[in-house]
Amino acid sequence: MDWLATGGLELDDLPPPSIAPVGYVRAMAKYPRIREQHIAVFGESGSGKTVLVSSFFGPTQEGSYSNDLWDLVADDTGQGNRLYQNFLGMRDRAKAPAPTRFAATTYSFTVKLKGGDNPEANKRPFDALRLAWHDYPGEWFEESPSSDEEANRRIDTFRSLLCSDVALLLVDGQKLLDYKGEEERYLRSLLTNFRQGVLRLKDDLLSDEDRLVEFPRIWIVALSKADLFPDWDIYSFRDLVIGKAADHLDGLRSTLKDLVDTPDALSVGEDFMLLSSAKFELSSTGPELVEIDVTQRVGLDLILPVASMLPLERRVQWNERMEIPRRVLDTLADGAETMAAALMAGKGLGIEKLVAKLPIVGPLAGKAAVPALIAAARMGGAQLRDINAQARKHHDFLTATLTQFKLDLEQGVKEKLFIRSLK
Ligand SMILES: Nc1nc2c(ncn2[C@@H]2O[C@H](COP(=O)(O)OP(=O)(O)OP(=O)(O)O)[C@@H](O)[C@H]2O)c(=O)[nH]1
Ligand SMILES: [Mg+2]
Repeated sequence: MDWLATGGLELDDLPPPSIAPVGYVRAMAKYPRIREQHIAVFGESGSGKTVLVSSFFGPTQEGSYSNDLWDLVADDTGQGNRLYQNFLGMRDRAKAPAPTRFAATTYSFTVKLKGGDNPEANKRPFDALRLAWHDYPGEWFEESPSSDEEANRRIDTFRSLLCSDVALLLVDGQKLLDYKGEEERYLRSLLTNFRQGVLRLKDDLLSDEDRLVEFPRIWIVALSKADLFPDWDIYSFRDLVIGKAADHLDGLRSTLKDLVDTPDALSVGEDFMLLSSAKFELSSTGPELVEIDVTQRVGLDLILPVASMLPLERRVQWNERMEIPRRVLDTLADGAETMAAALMAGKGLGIEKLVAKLPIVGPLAGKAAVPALIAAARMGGAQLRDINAQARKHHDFLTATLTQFKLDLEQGVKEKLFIRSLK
């Protein structure tokens, strides 16, 4: 929850003094100060959800892993160990994790920024970025609940992921291969199932609201097991989905729009990404696995940037195009101002200097827009690299990490692994 949206301020979410509202007194901050991001992952059984999260976390625990900016930890040790065990099974024994069919799991990770001991770190608005990763089993959209209790569990689970800004809709690469030449059959049924699943939940979700204010606003269509398509880039995938299932994607979009407040602030099927958790090599004589090369991963390094930076950018994009009510802004990329301030803290490049360079037009000039946010979202290319280099030099790990995430997104676009909506 955002500090602006909640009546009671949460210490974890305190904004830095520079962006605090007038009359706001900064309380003693609790350490470490944490910003929280959520991501929702929707995928049918076998689409690769468990392997994805294992492969996201596993490599960061290897002895050989090094990251100069942050460490990734699992907040629940047992959960982290299970994920790492899955990863080791793949790495050392070519063994994929057992199916976890029907399980809705939330994984909690923390990106702990380095340099917490530096006196400088006291000035940073937060020390850690928590990622709550919600898996929502696709079968829940395919099959009707077997009891009232089961129906309630599905609704509660869905509610718990509503605070995510970003949702990933997994398209199973193996299924695309199985339906080669008639991929529309798979794609249309996948999208229809999701849509009907949401419709089934609709009344309960809206029980005491007209429309949902807090809702994932960016729905990325992601190809899992992209290693099965070595010749594809993200455009190949996007063209297939649009070419074969544009109407069904529209159907899903209109269903989601009907649920939310300010339905124009919603991107469904405008962003696409390729994901491969490892390269799975099958035996030439049969279907058994001979090797899982966990070093060959695609798109996993984009997950943190997508979860943390994309909502901030999108919020600014939308705000340029339309008037977004404050109640929506407060839940969309909540804490964006804090992130922006952190991004802009790059030494030698004051916010004022950057903002002065930017043309501020239309509704952006409105009071809801924070100049630092606009400047941060617009930063790119050479300027971004510059701030990143400066921040690294000055051991400003927070600014370095956030600018690195933005650079990673740019790189993903350049390498044709990721298409981001320009709307
Ligand atoms: N080629 C390839 N195969 C993958 C990849 N990820 C997963 N797989 C295969 O897909 C199978 C299912 O993956 P899981 O991660 O268990 O799927 P899930 O979505 O968790 O499925 P449930 O637990 O049943 O909901 C694995 O056993 C692998 O054989 C990938 O990146 N590339
Ligand atoms: Mg699973």
